Amino acid sequence: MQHTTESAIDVSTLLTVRDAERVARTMLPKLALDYYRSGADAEITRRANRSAFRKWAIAYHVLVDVSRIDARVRVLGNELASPILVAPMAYQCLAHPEGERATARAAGKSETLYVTSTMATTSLEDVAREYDAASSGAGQRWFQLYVHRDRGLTRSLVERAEANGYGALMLTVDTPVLGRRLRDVRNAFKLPTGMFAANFLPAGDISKAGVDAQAAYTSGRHEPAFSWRDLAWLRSLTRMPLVLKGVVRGDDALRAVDAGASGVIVSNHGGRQLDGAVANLDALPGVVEAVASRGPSDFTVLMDGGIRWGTDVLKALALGAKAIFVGRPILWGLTVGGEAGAARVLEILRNELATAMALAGCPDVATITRDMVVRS
Ligand code: FNR
Ligand code: LAC
Repeated sequence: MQHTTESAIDVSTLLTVRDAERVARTMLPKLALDYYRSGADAEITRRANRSAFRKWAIAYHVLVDVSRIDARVRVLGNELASPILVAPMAYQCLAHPEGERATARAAGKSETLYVTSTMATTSLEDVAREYDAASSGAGQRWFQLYVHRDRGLTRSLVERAEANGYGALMLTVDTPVLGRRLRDVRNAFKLPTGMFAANFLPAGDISKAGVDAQAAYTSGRHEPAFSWRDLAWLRSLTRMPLVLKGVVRGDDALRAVDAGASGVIVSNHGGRQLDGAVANLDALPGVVEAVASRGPSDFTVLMDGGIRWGTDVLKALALGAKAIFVGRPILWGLTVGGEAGAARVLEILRNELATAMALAGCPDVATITRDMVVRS
């Protein structure tokens, strides 16, 4: 596969996430670009994730002292420098030879919470090492879990994550089966030779790469029978806090509370799973309300999907998200400039958020209240 690894691009010339996407599109091989950009089926939900943000406008305050902007948030009891977090995304070596190593370092250096995917092309041990070295101990990293039919395999992933100091287990619950991304079907998507789902490699020995590491994407190894009842089993495996990614309903959020989860991520997987699913921002208020109906608690509502501007972050926080994750923008940055490109995308979004907070008269996240947005 052709990679454009040496880019002449000075990442400081990227001013927006859109700039990063535009350049990345010219650099990525078709197989990778199609995998990254696609939603499921007619991509109604992928598009709706964006258009949902346009339905809200910011009703800003004036004459507030905004000489100091403080975007710090507390998530699962940990203080984070910013509410902008990095979503788990599979197969990052398709974007750049350094793949997850580069995004983990970019996140680590800026003490941004980073979530590594079960389907990463770098092992969770290597991601942990890279992140920790870059962040010198501060920051947070979580492990995203797909439950496999092979319960022993699932258990060993959880145990490895705990042994390697991951701060939380993010269980993705919107993927009992994989959504159908038409471009991937047409491209007969599979990992190029020499690239592996590294968490399934036996002790890093590539020569023994089994079918799991090579064909993980298409193999249908996820456990479609896994249900609320099985969460107790998962809880019993680990002391890591559990967050459920892919919840879009208030009643499901309450089941997550009852199951002992510490939070949910309102997410439809970037529109890659159920096409026609509710846009994340539209689902968010219902989830927030349901959780609030139980009274004050530490249960955390996060969200992802379609965030491309600092103002999007402000809108999501106003509608009740504690923090948000970005997905594809990180992949575009990684493509354009490896670690520097991913870091640049994080910096763009953080700066945009700071500007949005200043212009909205919100010096800290506590002041980004529900009344800051109105339907437009
Ligand atoms: C994802 N996402 C994802 N989620 C997950 O739980 N495990 C995974 O391995 C992946 N892999 C993955 C690959 C690619 C290429 C994309 C684009 C997305 C979903 C991801 O965590 C997140 O929910 C969305 O990407 C958020 O939407 P935006 O920011 O991409 O619009
Ligand atoms: C995806 C899976 C791997 O969205 O989560 O491609």
